[in-house]
Amino acid sequence: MNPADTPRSNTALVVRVDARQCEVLLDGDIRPALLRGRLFEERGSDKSPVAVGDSVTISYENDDIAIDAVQERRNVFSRRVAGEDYDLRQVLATNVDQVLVVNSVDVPPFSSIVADRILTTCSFAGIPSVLVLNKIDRAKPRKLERIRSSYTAAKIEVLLTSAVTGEGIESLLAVLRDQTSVLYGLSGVGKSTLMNYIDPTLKLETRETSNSLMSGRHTTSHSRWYPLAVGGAVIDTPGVRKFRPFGIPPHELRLHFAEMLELGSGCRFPACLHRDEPGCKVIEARDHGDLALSRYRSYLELLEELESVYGGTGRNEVKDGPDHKARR
Ligand SMILES: Nc1nc2c(ncn2[C@@H]2O[C@H](COP(=O)(O)OP(=O)(O)O)[C@@H](O)[C@H]2O)c(=O)[nH]1
Ligand SMILES: [Mg+2]
Ligand SMILES: [Zn+2]
Repeated sequence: MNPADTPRSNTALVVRVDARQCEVLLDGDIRPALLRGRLFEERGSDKSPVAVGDSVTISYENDDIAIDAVQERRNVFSRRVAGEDYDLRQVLATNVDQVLVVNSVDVPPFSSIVADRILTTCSFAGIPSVLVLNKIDRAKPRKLERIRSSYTAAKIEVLLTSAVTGEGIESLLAVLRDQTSVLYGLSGVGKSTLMNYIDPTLKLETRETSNSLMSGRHTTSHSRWYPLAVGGAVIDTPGVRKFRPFGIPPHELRLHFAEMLELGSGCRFPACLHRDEPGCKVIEARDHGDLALSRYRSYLELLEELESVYGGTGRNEVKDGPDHKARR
């Protein structure tokens, strides 16, 4: 049959990305697709020219599919990767409705700095986020409550879940239904296990599976898009050890800690960075126990990191990539 006889779409959805090849959802099928060399020339400071979630324009070469262009992105969830000459942006997912920041409250222990780095990035990118505290079957109630209340004070929705007892899974399902969601967090927190619990047909690899196999298979090593039986889709991501926000101007960081934004409206200086300025209401609240210390510490650590990367001379100038319109 002449392939030209069958009507074929010229747009597709990127569902997985490798070094030079990726997979796209095209007319209901998952197909391999090649990236045109030109895309690499136009990628700016981006590690890869395409990302999971991208809507792409494609063309056909016999039966091969080639990606010609990335369509404008609605939003971009990304992180900074330290490069030799200048830092790169790694786009983890695009065009998403929300990011679920998944944490364990047992093993690995909850890390507020990791969660805060990701939550701040979502706020900067204009992507709604939800904090998931998983493995509550193993948590100490008082510690769990302390974590939870520090985030409700930060106006962040918190879900408590267990992929072992099933607690909180109904609420998780309600949040995921009909949305495109990214699951993000350290490796080992239970992202893939939660997804398998919700939709057993997904059969995502979890840590136990790969440990028991000596075949050299790894748990999630690439972001991958999966449709959900209840409607919507999830993007399972490889876990990270360190999450570095990309492109947040240091003086804007304070806008992305909601509870500080409110407290800070009373600071003596309108541009107060809440570091050591006189008349700072944020520092005052911290000293009176009205602001979680963990959140304030995260803020300061991030502020210093962003200042060392983006402050002063702008040595890590952001270069335009394909989505300069949706750069935040
Ligand atoms: N006790 C307990 N263990 C869990 C829970 N969720 C996941 N795990 C375990 O945590 C480990 C890592 O899970 P995995 O889904 O691979 O984590 P991922 O790296 O975030 O995808 C596995 O051994 C799971 O069985 C939970 O709610 N409670
Ligand atoms: Mg996983
Ligand atoms: Zn202040």
